[in-house]
Amino acid sequence: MKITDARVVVSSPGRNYVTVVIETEDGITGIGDATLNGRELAVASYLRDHVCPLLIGRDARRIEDTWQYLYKGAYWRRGPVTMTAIAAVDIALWDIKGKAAGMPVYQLLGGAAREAVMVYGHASGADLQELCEDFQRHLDQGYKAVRAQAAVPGLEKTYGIGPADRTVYEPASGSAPQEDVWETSAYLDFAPKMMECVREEFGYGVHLLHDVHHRLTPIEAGRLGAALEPYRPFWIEDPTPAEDQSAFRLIRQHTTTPIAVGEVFNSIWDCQQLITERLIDYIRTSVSHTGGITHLRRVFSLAELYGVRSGSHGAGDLSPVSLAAALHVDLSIPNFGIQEYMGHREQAREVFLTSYTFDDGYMHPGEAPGLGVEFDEEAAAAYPYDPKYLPVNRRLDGTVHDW
Ligand code: GCO
Ligand code: MG
Repeated sequence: MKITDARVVVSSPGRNYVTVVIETEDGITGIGDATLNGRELAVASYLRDHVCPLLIGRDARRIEDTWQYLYKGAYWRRGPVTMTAIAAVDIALWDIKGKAAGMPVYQLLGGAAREAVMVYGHASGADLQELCEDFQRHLDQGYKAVRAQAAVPGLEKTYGIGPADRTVYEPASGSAPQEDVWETSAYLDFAPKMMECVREEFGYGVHLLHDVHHRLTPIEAGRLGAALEPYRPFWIEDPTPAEDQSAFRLIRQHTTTPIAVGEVFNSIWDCQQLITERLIDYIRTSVSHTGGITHLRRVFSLAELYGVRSGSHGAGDLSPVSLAAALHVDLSIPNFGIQEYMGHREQAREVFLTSYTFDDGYMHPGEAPGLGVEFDEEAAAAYPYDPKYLPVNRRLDGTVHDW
């Protein structure tokens, strides 16, 4: 089954997405997500200029060989651009394999290990009252797990606060990054109050999550984890920048609050120490930034050995193709934890026709052969690329801080 065409489509149906389309000699087409938020064109170029030409004439059925060829064959290894490009090709090849077999991808991965996949949604507010209203909205929709973020009093533009009209939270901005302001002491005082407020209002029958978004030092993260213990969070996410894996030892010494990390990782090597030293509880690598289904399964298999569960990244800047691929993996692995689900804008749902379902807080990838996502290239053409940046964060004295 030779590959006859491999192309890259950059479009902006509600937000920017990079999609890889691979065609085979027998007419089967597969799609993959190559979106890297704020750096979309770098991946598009890597694919167009260096990867797509190598795919022509290759056997689309040889997924592992193609993965190794693109990874080892580049000599230069890892990094978000390379690994997102490899991921997109890998996801498209799994789509093709599923369609050729007449089976949904999860069947090829060993079949369903559970009936459906628990997902968490994002509740946020400019203050605690707004947060509680949004939290209630999520419970009304059936969510069993909800992430809580609220604006820190005194700080403008806190991470994770959705627009008042309740459309999907989208932090990207126009021709230059928006600048946010950060002050750790204000946050550390406020976060426990926020979690207490949610528990007082909604009790302990719902899983409560919170994203720290890489902002604390290890000892500050230890203090936060300890302060949140009475509110029994499902996890705190990205408490410190995770380039420094050994930093998590210090956090572990101070708290039993579960820790989730990994959305900016792009290979198994980024999380090797965190997993093998049991420094985290959930690994949050995404299918599209971590080398696709082939590599993500490898990460989750390593994690299984050490009692670490999955918690795949599923923000709106990952296209519906990524979400579908993640759901197939989630359904089939033994150590599934939870899946992030932010949803997508209406325009994206018009371009990507999906067969996954959401029902009472759980998702299922559906039974369509392959990934179960059809990409309408014509509809995508109506939404040209719209350059955007993620925000930059500065402390009150102007120092650049982790966003
Ligand atoms: C999350 C993430 C996102 C990221 C975004 C960056 O937990 O969903 O932190 O909100 O900021 O994916 O592109
Ligand atoms: Mg996050």
